[in-house]
Amino acid sequence: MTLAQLEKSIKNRSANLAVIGLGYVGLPVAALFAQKGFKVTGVDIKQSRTDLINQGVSPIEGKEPGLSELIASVVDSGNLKATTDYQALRDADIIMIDVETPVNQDHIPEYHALRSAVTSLVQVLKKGALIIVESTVMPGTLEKIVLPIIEKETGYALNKDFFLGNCPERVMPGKLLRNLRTMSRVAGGGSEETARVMVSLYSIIVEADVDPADWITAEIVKTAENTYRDVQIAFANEVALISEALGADVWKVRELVRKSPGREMLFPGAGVGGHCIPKDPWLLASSVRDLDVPVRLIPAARDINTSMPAHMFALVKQHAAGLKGKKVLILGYAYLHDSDDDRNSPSAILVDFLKDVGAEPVIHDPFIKSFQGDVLEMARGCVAAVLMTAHSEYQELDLAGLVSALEDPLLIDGRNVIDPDSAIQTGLTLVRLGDTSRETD
Ligand code: SAJ
Repeated sequence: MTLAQLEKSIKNRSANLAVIGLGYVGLPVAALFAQKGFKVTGVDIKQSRTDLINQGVSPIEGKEPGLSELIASVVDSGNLKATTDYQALRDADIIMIDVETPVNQDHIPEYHALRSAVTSLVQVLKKGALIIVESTVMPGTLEKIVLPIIEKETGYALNKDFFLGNCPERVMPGKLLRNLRTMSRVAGGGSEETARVMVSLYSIIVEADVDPADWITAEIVKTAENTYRDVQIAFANEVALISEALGADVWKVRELVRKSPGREMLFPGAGVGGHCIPKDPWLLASSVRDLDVPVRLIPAARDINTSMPAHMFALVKQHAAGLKGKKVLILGYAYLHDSDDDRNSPSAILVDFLKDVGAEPVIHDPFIKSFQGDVLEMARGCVAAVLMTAHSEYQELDLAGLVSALEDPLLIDGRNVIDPDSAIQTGLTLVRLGDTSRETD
């Protein structure tokens, strides 16, 4: 097809759509386009996943409002079919790629999944198709990795025999459908016409702006927006460490800084976990690793944020009577409040530090099955409690009960959840990250 024909087939919903990678991004995307009347073929390497989907069942963990119902209805209508067989993509006009793009321990992007998805796709790619990479990639990936594979394997010419673009997703676990529908997208096309066709495609499912751009811009936008957040959190954490050293209360400092226009200081915390924020800064930084560009702020911010669990451990060591052979209660293992997602959990780092000194971590998390339990029971005999995740439940913590359960009435608060006055009333020694304003010595 030409781009004009593609655009027409988008408008009348006759375009054959495909999504490669039916994870927490690809599956909702496939379902939303199917709901809008497109025939969508989903491809995944896991037969167990495609089988579930073809039964109209969502394989996505966690609470995702509306997703199960949506999948059931689009599978029932015959608009969404899942398979492990790339041959099913022979007639695909538009193929979206949503596979994982992790970074390795040296913070270098690892593209095995992306390479294999593109390599499998091009074996069956028909002329005139539009390929859209939705995964978050290191800027330069379309130009240097995806495009060469397609051209080499097919002999097709870009913008003549096939079209290519990058449209990064902005989903969040727990809000997959809502974010896909309401958050703006950047349509980074291999040409202005391609970007325009991508805008008309995504405008069908996105209620917010879909902005045309070139693909390098789209690649930088997505990684930069998450890097922005990581740097802002690192700034808050560094001010917390300074406040702690100077006898101030960073939470009061933050409140007053924010009164100054345009100072949206974020929250200091016990660490930065999750799937996006710890990874995307490295994708942005590594995009220029072979060029003479001094990238210093991004690694420094990562270093600050990854050191926060160590700082929490230092506070435990400083205030607890002794740790060897002792139990320490960890409140929260998920990386984010009121979530069961423990990817890159800061608590996991604290657990390792405690084990290294012979302490026995006792982990409580109301959202993670293996860590659920009666928090006061779990506090029994512990020499300290460390609050690592701001689960709402911890705002109602029975402090008096905690004081009597703990061997030593000590709580280290890494998320500014516990009210200092309530702590004083119950005889709990409260140590707050970033706040030594109440310490009397
Ligand atoms: N955190 C802080 N201080 C803060 C904010 C977060 O320490 O002020 C910590 C959290 O505890 C968590 C980590 O950082 O451990 C990440 O928190 P997050 O609120 O950024 O949540 P994520 O990881 O789910 O980030 C996602 C991202 N969305 C996408 O990639 C599409 C991010 O771009 C969003 O800004 C963020 O959600 C959001 O705003 O909710």
